[in-house]
Amino acid sequence: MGRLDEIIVKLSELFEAYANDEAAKKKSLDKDELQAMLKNEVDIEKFDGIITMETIEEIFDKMDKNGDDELQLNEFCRTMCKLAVIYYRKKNKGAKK
Ligand SMILES: [Ca+2]
Ligand SMILES: [Ca+2]
Repeated sequence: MGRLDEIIVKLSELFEAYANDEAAKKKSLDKDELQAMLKNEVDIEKFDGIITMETIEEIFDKMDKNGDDELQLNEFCRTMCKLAVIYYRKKNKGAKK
């Protein structure tokens, strides 16, 4: 499996695994579910000073475009991309020519 294949499949699986929705037709992640996911699936120390729980908290509100306090699949995927952007920028900061 290619590296990108893996990311696509994993994102989909993660959403599926954590976005429990009892009543709703469509699965979505509330803050607790997102936090549980990050706690179990992210080595936050690895991202020390780059991505923190506070960053994630902030992003949640920005990414919840329809304002229902839940991340739908599309919002979740955008959130993960946003984290990748933050990671990339912070990692490459100071590496300016
Ligand atoms: Ca849910
Ligand atoms: Ca939402």
